[in-house]
Amino acid sequence: MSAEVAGSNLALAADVIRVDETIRSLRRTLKEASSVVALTGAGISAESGIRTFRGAGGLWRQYRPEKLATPEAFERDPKLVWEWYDWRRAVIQAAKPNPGHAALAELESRTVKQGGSFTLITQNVDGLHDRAGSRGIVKLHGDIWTVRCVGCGRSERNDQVPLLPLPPHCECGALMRPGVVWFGEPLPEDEWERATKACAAAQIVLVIGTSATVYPAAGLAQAAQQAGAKMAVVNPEPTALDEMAEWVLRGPSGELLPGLL
Ligand code: BJW
Ligand code: ZN
Repeated sequence: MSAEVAGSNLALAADVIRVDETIRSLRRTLKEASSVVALTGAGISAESGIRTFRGAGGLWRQYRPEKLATPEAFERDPKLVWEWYDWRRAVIQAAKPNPGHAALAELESRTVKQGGSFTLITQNVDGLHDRAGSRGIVKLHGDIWTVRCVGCGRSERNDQVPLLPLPPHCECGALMRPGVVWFGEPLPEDEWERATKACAAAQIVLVIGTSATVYPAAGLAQAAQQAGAKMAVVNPEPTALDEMAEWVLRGPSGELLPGLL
């Protein structure tokens, strides 16, 4: 073996030990915490085969958000917007929760059994956290499986794939829209309130699979930290929050989260 290869193997071994130590320390802290918040984004569903928005392979690399994810886009061309959501609903319906989703459900049930509180705040609309068994999820950006009337405001669950006819209409005659939050729209008030309360009381906040670039959601992790929570980031890529975090786990959440239990 050449000296260079031996050296790089040693560096690798040192990295492995460092990662191990980070996981062990976070695992210990989680075990003792009585108030835990997890903030998730599209990255947690990446290993289920659902595309993220930004970065390599992201939806916003291929589609323009202002043409598909704004109220103005829907007003201009509801059929086009619905076709895009219909396609995503088909992909999501065929997908399954991955070990990352399962680990968060397990962490919740363990924390609650010990008398603690656990709040899962997600920016995702895919419903995979529900399917993995998480409870009381705060859905900041809505749910792709609900549809809402733009006329009377009636909202209902709808699992039909494909959705026919497109665009769907309410009994009142007005158009139905996807029950998600588009750019320029306010977040649901009750969800926002639950999220800010949980963050204010958190001892630890796990930030998983989000670029933390979309506000106000991204501000929640900082708010939790300012209120005294310790922060952990789980992401294969660097994020804007890394330098504020006590623990940075650089890797896919489906591989790393089960190791935190
Ligand atoms: C892995 C992994 C693996 C990969 N394991 N990790 C300037 C102009 C215009 C607007 C604004 C502006 N400045 C601020 C704004 C406001 C705007 C905003 O923040 N824009 C920024 C982009 C600049 N925000 C809003 O408009 C929000 N509303 C608002 O502010 O209202 C104010 C208001 C008040 C009162 C009245 C009226 C208005 C609403 C934001 C709505 C966001 N909507 C979307 C679409 C939802 C529906 C749908 O799905 O179609 O939400 S956009 C999209 O981004 C989606 C996501 O939830 C959100 C966040 O993305 P996320 O989850 O972080 O994903 P990515 O792709 O960014 O990151 C994935 C990460 O995973 C990466 O880091 C990877 O490395 C990682 N990863 N594989 C773990 N295996
Ligand atoms: Zn209606």
